[in-house]
Amino acid sequence: MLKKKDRYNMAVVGATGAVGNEMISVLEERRFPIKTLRLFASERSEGVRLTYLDKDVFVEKLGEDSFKGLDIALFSAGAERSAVWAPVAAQSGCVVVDNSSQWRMDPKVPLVVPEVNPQDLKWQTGIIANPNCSTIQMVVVLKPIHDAARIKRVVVSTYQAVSGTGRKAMDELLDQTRDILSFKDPSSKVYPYQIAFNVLPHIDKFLENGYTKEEMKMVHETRKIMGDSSIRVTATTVRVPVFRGHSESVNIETEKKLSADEARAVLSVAPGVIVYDAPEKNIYPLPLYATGKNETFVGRIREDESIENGLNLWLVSDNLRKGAALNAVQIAEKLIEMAS
Ligand code: 25A
Ligand code: L14
Repeated sequence: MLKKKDRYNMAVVGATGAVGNEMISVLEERRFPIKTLRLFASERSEGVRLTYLDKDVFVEKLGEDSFKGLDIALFSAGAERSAVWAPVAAQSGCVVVDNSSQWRMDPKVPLVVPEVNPQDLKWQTGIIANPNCSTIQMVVVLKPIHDAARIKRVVVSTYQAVSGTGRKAMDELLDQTRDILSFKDPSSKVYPYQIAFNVLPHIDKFLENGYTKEEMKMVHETRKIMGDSSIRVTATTVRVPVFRGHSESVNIETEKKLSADEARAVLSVAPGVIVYDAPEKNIYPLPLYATGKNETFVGRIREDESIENGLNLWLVSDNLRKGAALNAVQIAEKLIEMAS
């Protein structure tokens, strides 16, 4: 699909958003072999000056001809934009790595976490989906445990940062905190209730089965990425007043017994995972310390004493990095590795 080159013509669509911004930083940091970088966002941001490796790049508005001559585009402008523009890009021969929920469950679109299922990139036909942030950080940890002991069932509860919703939500948490501390009435526009000093058991829309879309994404995406529809997953996804870094409490039931020490050993050699687990020294993963890092941190590794073969874990990862921008760039890196 992708022709091998020394350097590639790239685009970031949604470049002014929380994820888009992070995509630009990750491309810089990893010295992605870029020939030209074009940045797109909505009309509102047309002409805005951003920088890439200290050079000015001006934001463009998307149009029918935007993708001509481009090799790879990283999309993070919301599902509605991806529905319209990803096929336009793919049609002009530009491979799309899409961060939205639009294409993830399409059977013709691979859903990829490079540490887990890089082989699925072989059957891509122009659009590759980047999974949901909460799913990504969970599967990098589930995969090595599944390989060692076969996972039967997963029960997960998330503690998700506001940056997952984008810039406006980060502003809302800051503004509400400031208002409350100065005795003003806080206003809520992005979330249905105040998020500052609060916890909301509600991420994305509610569905008919009583779950939210975010919860069902964790169920369906996990099975698709792991390539195993027999894994049972149930999720409760919760918003907490944290700017960056999603935390997850994960309970895993396996076919084979895995002791806490064996789980620690398996995870300590897993790619993209750092075991951070020394409770006697108060060492466990925290969103504040995962911010800006690329790995998924895992700690509080315990055997579930209520069942035969079970584990409890606590995971934290930067949702804007591994949960979104970094994973997308890693997919692009795999694509150029596989190009011929
Ligand atoms: O639908 P989804 O995919 O499930 O996700 C919805 C949102 O979640 C974020 C992302 O928000 C997305 O819009 N997101 C998606 N996947 C994610 C993931 N895996 C994820 N977050 C975490 N993990 P975002 O804020 O990061 O990015 C939004 C970007 O989309 C651009 N955009 C919007 N319309 C567009 C478009 N780009 C091209 N064509 C279009 N028609 C958007 O650019 C931004 O880059 P922008 O120009 O609309 O916004 C520029 C600045 O203006 C602020 N702003 C936005 N709305 C308003 C506003 N300011 C004032 N008033 C407003 N009404 C934005 O905050 C931005 O800073
Ligand atoms: O990518 O946290 O499917 O509000 C949509 C909801 C990302 C997180 C996705 C949130 C999610 C977002």
